[in-house]
Amino acid sequence: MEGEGRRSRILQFNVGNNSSAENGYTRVLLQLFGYLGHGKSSFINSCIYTLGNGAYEMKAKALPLHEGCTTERLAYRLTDCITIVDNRGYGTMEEKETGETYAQLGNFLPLNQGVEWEKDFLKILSKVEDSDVTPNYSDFIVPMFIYSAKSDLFGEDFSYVKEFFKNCRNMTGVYPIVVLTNKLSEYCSKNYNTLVTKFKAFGAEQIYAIENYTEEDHIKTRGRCDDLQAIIENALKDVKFRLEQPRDPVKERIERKKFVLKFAYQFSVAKKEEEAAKKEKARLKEKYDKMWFKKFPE
Ligand SMILES: Nc1nc2c(ncn2[C@@H]2O[C@H](COP(=O)(O)OP(=O)(O)O)[C@@H](O)[C@H]2O)c(=O)[nH]1
Ligand SMILES: [Mg+2]
Repeated sequence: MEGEGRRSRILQFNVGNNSSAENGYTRVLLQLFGYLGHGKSSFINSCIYTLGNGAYEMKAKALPLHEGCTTERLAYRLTDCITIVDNRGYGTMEEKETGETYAQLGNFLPLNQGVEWEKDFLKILSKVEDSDVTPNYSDFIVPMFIYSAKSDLFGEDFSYVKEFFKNCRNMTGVYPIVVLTNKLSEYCSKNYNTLVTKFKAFGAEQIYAIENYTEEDHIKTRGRCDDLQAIIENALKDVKFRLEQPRDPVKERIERKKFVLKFAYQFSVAKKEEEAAKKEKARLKEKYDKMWFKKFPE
């Protein structure tokens, strides 16, 4: 049975056995990203459930939007070698939110800590500097973008998403794997083709649709397990492919660091310019308002 074969291949996967060269990697991190409420935490619970033998448990807190959302980057062990990592959800995916993501993808931030959308260059610089004390060369990060097929097909933040996909690839060597959740919703059949076309245009090479297991609905079926395990197995294929390429961990880390710092710096400068322009506009308005007031007192 394909499903059983997949499950055991995932459980037996050892990152150290997948390269002829000594690459130094010991762990795969499946790092989730996506908007608030699109099913990241539910995907984690689904992956744990499909690989295990136990009952369904809500290990990662999956909640309807109005009841709260994840704010920490908590890690959950899937196998000895594979860990899946929850994340704070985006509101807009504009640069003010994604800067922190690049620091995550560059392996500059420790796991199991709160996620701040740092907007301040000095704070990001300080976090990156802290990571230099014990640089992490042993985690291979696979970015995964979780998107609900129930959702409308992107609004104004379209260009940010495309940029984000390209930057993810530059940071990790892998385009984000797209997981469309809510496969069984009526919207999925309506939106599916358009979503696939859009995500392909963003560069996505792997796009899957799944129905997450939830508190209300978690009867294990072969099809659902197959869908989930196929995603994990294909993520591991991306890892294997990358491990066959030559690697220079120190040089690559420096390049990633330069990217994160440049991104944070440019964002900080743009933000300061915007604030200065706003202040100047307010000052001029006040000045003209006063002049007008003097000329034409009420
Ligand atoms: N029916 C259904 N509900 C889902 C699915 N994925 C997530 N949900 C529900 O959507 C809500 C938000 O999910 P959550 O995993 O907390 O989203 P997150 O903010 O991205 O972590 C929860 O009430 C989940 O039960 C899915 O594939 N199908
Ligand atoms: Mg969550």
